[in-house]
Amino acid sequence: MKVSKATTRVLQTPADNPLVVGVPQEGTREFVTLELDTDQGLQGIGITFFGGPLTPALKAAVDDLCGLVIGEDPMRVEAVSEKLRQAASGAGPEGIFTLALSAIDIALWDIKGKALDQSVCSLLGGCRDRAPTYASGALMRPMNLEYLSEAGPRLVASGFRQMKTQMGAEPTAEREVARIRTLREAIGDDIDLMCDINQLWNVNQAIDIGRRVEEYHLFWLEDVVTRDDYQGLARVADALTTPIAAGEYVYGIRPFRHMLEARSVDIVMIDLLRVGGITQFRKVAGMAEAFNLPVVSHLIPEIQVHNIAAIPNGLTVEYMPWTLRLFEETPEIVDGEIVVPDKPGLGLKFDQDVIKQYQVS
Ligand code: SMN
Ligand code: MG
Repeated sequence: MKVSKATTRVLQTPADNPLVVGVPQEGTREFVTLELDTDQGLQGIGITFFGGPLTPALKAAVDDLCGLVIGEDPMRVEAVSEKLRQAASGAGPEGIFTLALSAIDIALWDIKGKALDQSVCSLLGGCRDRAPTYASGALMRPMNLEYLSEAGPRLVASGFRQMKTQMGAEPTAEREVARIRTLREAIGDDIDLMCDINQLWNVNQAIDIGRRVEEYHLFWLEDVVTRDDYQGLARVADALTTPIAAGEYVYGIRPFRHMLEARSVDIVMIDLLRVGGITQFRKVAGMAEAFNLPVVSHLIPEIQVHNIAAIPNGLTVEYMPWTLRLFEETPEIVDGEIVVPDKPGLGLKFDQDVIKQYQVS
């Protein structure tokens, strides 16, 4: 089998989140989609984003790399990825190169699953057929305490057992803590609550506020300081009993080695696009396993469900519903868990009407 054709598109959709209720949501979000065809009639799909104003450049990067994939055997995923890494040379691993590579890697795994009549989760080890999942993007920094106290229980009522909020923008430590207190009181003790700082604190703030919120038993504190301050993260992780999660902001697999060696994190978070796709996700998950650490996914739950359910140390799937509308069907959530589609490959199809509606190039 050979890859015979690649079709890429830029989609611009509303930047909304169906988990947010009663608050105007403005702006747009751009995605680059990939449909990779083979000479045997199988098609794999991929997606990438984070380009912002560079989205046209990201699409061009996917197109250029696909030029090197035409004629290759899609079953040899690692060989194709390696060819692209070699060809790109110093253009990676940080930035557009890896974001583009990831779309292709995802599509190749989809083809492989379809060719072998197995889900991608099964090809990757198939540890489970579902995984815990948490509501993300609904309890964000701009939301006030009143909103948080209504929205938390609303997520519980809709079936979520885990949810994530944010700190990092309040003017005082007391006001940061009030957000967590409010949510914990609203949702009770049985719901897992995570909190993302998105690199907005320094080490001393992280230890200070981290200690103040220990009594609310956060499931994790995420990206408490800047992404590559591995030693700083380690100081925070040492000072707190609350688990520290990080990893979504780094590119490729090697930064994880440093994070793990420095004992910077208790939970390894992997962004599918920045790590280099499914092939590279697996490698980081294996590194984490060797350090007895769990792995959590970042964004694109429709694809990440395969990665997390496949491995023994997959802790939970981030349910950030940015990409849901792009697909005809998306993985179900049952009893707070996200279910791996039982179709071959990724089990996903782009909704062609939605593509027509939102395609801008
Ligand atoms: C996040 C970061 C970047 C894009 C979307 C969401 C956030 C998360 O850090 O963890 O979901
Ligand atoms: Mg995050």
